[in-house]
Amino acid sequence: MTSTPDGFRSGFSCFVGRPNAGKSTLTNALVGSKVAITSSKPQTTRHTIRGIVHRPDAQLVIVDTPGLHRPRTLLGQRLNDLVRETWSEVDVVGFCVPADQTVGPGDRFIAAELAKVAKRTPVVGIITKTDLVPRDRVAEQLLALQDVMDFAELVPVSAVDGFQVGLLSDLLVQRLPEGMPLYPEGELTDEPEATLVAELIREAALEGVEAELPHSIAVVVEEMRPREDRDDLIDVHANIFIERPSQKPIVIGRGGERLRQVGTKARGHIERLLGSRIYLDLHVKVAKEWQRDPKQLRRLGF
Ligand SMILES: Nc1nc2c(ncn2[C@@H]2O[C@H](COP(=O)(O)OP(=O)(O)OP(=O)(O)O)[C@@H](O)[C@H]2O)c(=O)[nH]1
Ligand SMILES: [Mg+2]
Repeated sequence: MTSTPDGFRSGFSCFVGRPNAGKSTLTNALVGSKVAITSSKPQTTRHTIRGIVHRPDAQLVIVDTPGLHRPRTLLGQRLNDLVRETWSEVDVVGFCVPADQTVGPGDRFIAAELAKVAKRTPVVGIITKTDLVPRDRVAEQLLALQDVMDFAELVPVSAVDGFQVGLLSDLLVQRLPEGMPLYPEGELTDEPEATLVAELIREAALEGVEAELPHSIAVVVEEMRPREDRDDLIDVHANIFIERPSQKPIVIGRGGERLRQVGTKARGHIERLLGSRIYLDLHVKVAKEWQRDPKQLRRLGF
């Protein structure tokens, strides 16, 4: 490893906030690359994802966590436990609240939980999605957020137009201890490739499905290997799991139309990720009520 300058900082921060607050989009904006999938459906993120920000003066590891909410299923409970575990391990927490939504009980619930688990960890209050509202609305939101808890800093940002993303990076880095880089140069995430691939397929499958279905979808990559005698093609076999047989036609679509669209969309992202052409083989399977079943949850990686 190359030598690091004096005063180099390294450490961890994590983003918390209600589902859909923009945590994963902000993680990607800071990392400068798509390490976490995002969607307009709540509870898109289902496990903690580490995105690594490389700067000349610091290395900041951002732990993107699932949105915190009152759990209704075993999956929901597992997600919340995971979030709390993360809090106790980071140097600074970023508490995300979207500019276009009222600060409410969901945010106070998170503040109360934070106070229990991470009493001494500095918390930066982040108003996300400022591009969606007029300026005076951002100012109001800052005031409302101030009442929720004691923040080390407050900062409005937009991951979409880049407003103050650099400033947020500075504020988080200031809270890191001095130390050597934790990850090799250029590494943007420590997610295994198969997981990233499964997530890109799930992201494509989430698009356009409504109501409860997004929660019912899970993706597992069963196999991923270079085609024999070819060095320019990787075969990817993956299963899209749903919870009930009645959901199957929705995911597959008439004559397989929707599944083909999902495949095409996911393939583009996966080829960019792997830097190779791929053959993507998708199957839709029923894992009955998997969100509530401990055995199935384990099988699906939770
Ligand atoms: N206009 C605008 N939209 C944003 C911004 N950040 C996120 N979004 C949108 O908000 C939605 C939710 O974003 P995510 O990043 O998936 O939210 P999240 O907090 O990670 O959600 P969960 O993983 O479900 O907890 C997506 O449709 C994003 O495109 C932003 O800065 N501006
Ligand atoms: Mg997310």
